[in-house]
Amino acid sequence: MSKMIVAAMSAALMMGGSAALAQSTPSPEDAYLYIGWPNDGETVRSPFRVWFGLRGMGVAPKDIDHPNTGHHHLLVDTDLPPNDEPIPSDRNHLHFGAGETETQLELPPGRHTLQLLMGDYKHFPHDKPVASKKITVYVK
Ligand SMILES: [Cu+2]
Repeated sequence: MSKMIVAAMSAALMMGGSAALAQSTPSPEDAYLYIGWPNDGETVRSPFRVWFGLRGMGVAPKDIDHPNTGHHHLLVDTDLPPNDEPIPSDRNHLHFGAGETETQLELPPGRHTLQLLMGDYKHFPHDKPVASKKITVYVK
């Protein structure tokens, strides 16, 4: 009996601890993120435009802490980053901190993957993360 209570308490402490550490912003349950264009499997000529589609949640510039908002991140040729640290900022992780909802992308010829990920005002993924399907494009 007392063993069970101790286990429950330490589990609660661990959960509380990790939540405080991650400082994650909750995402709306019905948030839906998608790449409006290009389509999955599309062949494009570089540079090309990428449209960011978002439903059930709003776009706000970085540093603006407003409920149910975030800004877009475009992941190029990479997987989703860890959820408990800021989204990296490099050529594979593009931030749209001004609240942009589309971009012009220049990529070398060949096969590339694109995926959108929302980040909160501090560039952390939400809890739970709002990410699009990863698509493949072929650049001529
Ligand atoms: Cu960001």
